[in-house]
Amino acid sequence: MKKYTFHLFAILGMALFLSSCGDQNGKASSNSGLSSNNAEKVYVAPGEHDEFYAFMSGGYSGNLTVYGLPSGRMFKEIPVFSQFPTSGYGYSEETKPMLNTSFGFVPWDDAHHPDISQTNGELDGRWIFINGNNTPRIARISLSTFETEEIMEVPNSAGNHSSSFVTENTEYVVAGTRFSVPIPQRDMPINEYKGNFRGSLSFISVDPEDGHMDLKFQILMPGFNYDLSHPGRGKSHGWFFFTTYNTEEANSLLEVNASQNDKDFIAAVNWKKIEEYVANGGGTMMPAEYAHNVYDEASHTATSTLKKEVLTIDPTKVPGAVYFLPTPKSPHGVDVDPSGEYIIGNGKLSADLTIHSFDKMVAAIEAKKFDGEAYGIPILKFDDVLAGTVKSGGLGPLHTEFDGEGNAYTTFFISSEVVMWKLGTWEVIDRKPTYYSVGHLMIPGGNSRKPFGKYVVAMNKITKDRYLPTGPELEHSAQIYDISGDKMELIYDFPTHGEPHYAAGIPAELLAPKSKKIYKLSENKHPFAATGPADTEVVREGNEVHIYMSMIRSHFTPDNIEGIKVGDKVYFHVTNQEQDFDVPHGFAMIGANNSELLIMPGQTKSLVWEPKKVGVWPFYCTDFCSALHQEMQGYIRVSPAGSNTELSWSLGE
Ligand code: RUQ
Ligand code: CUA
Repeated sequence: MKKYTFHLFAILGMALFLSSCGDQNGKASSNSGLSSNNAEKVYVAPGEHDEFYAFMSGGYSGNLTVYGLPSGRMFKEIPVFSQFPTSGYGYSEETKPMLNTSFGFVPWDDAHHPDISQTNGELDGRWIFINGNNTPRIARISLSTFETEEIMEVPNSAGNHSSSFVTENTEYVVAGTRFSVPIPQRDMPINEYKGNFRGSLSFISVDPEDGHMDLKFQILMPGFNYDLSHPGRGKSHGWFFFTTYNTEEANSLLEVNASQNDKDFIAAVNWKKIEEYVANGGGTMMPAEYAHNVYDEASHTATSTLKKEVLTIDPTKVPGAVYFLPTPKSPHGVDVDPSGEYIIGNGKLSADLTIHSFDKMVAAIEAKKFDGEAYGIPILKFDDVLAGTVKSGGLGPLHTEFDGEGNAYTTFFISSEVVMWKLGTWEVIDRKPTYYSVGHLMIPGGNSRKPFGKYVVAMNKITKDRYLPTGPELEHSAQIYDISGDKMELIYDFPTHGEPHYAAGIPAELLAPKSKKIYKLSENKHPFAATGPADTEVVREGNEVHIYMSMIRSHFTPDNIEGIKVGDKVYFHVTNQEQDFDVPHGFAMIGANNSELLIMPGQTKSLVWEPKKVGVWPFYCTDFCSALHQEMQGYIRVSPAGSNTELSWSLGE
C-alpha cells in the first residue's frame, strides 16, 4: 500500500506539472501558427448554418447548451434541472412542477451526460436525455421544441452519474448510482457500509410513441461506486456495461482507500434476461417515493405525480444476468465501439487502456470459467475476456469515442491529450495536446452504431490562459479537432457554459427541418388561455385574482387594471397571440419575487405576484418585439387591504 500511495502522489504531482504547462504570461506555447486553412474549416459565413448541432451538458449549471459545429457558436441554453429566469422556467406556474422531487422543490442540479434517442443504434433525433446527479433525476428534452418535457426522479440512487445512456432502440434510458447507500434508506452507522450498502442500476422505459418514461426495474448491486455506463450495440445489444470503483467498499478517504485494489470491475448486465424475469413476475416491489414530472405541450403546463413503489431485482436470483469483468485501476469511462465487440475500460489511474472482447466474454460465460464471485455475482477471468491493451503512453485515460472508420479517440486527463488509436491492432496513430486537462470528448454520433466522424470536440476542465481573463472564474474551454484526415488537427478553441461533461452531436439536417416554429393558438388547451382580446377578463376568488391577458405587437389586453389590493395573490395568465416565427413577448411585473416570463407565439404562461405596497405599478414586455416595443406596457392599481375599489380592466379607454 505504501508503494502504491507513492505512485498515486507521483501521478498527481505530474498532473499539476502538466496542467500548468501553458505560458503563464500570455498565450499557450504549443499551438501557435494555426494555418489560415484551419480558419476556413471552422468559418461559417454570416447567414450560413453549421453542419452539426452539439448538445453540451451544462454540468453545475443544471442545463443543456446547444452549439453549432464547427463554428462553436452557442444557439440556446435549454433549462432542465435549474430555474432559468431568462425564460421563467421553474418560476412560472406551469413549469414549477418540473422541479418537484420527493425532497420538495429542488431548483438546481448537476447535469452530466446527454444522449440522443436511437433507432437500430443510429441517432433518430427525437429526444435527448440528460441526468441530474445530485438529486437523482433523468430528463427528456424534445428535439422539436428544444424544451424539457419530462423529468423522472430516481429513488434508491445517490449521485446519479452512470447515466443517462440509451439502449439501441431507446427501449430504456439507464441510470446508475455513483454512491452506494442503505436501501431502503435508514439510520445506521456509516462505518457499517461494507456489505450493507447497495448500488442501484435503474432501467427507465421510453414509450416509442410519445417518449414517456416509466421506471421499470432497479437492479440492487453490491455497494460499489458505479461511475459510467454504455449500452451494448449490434451483437452486444441486450447488454449494458457499467464501470465500478471503490470495490474496496471504503466509506472514508476514498482517494487512498478506494485505490487499493489493482482491479475493479466492469459490470456486464444482460438486461434482456432481466426483462424476461420481470415479465414472468420476478422481482420485489419495494416502497419508494419519487416524483414523475410531465410537461404537456397542448396545455403548456407540467404536472408532478409522486410515485410510491419500485420493482427491485436481486441479480443473484436471475441466472446469467450479471457478470463482473476485472478492469485495472479504478476505471472511469466504459465505451463500446460501433460494432459492439469491444468494451473499452479507461482505468483513470493507469497509462494503458483495457479492451474487453464481447465474444470472449460470452464464450467464457458459456464455458463457466469464473474466477470466484463477489456477493454472488460471478467474476470472469481477466485474461479470458481481454481483447487487447493500448499502450498509450498517456496518463489518466477517461473517455473514448469512435469515428466509424475503425479508430478510437481517448482523452487523457493527467497528460492533457487526445490519443487516436486503431481498434483491433491497438496501435497509437496520433496524439494531440488539449488545453487543459480534458474530461470527455465527443464525435457526432460517436456513441452509436453510425458515427458521423469529421470532428472531435474535447471538453476541458481547466481553462487558464486560453481566453481573456474574467476574474477568478472562467468558463471551461473546448477544442475542435478535424479528424477527416489521417491525423488529428486542432482547428478551434471555444468557451463552453457551465462544466460540460459529455456532449452529443448530430447532423443539423436530422433536426433542423422538424424544429418547431410556433405553437398553434387553435391547439392551445391551457385552462387560463386568452387566445384573443374577447377572452380577456379579470376574475376575483377571495384574495386570489386571475388575470386572463393576451399580448400582440405592441400591447397587452387589458393594460389598465384596478381593484387589486395589498394581500392579494395575483395570477397573470398571459397568452402570446402571435402566430409568426420568432416573435416572443416578455412579461415583467415590478416587485415580483420570481422572474419574467418569456412567452412563445401561441403559448400561455402564468406569473404570480403578491403586491405588498399601495400604488400604481407598471408591467412591461421584456423582449424587443417591434418598433413600438417600448410602448408595450401597462399599469396595475393596488389599493389598501380592505378597500372597496371595484375590480375593473380596460384597454384604450
Ligand atoms: S464525468 S470527465 Cu461526469 Cu462523465 Cu468523466
Ligand atoms: Cu412585446 Cu416587446
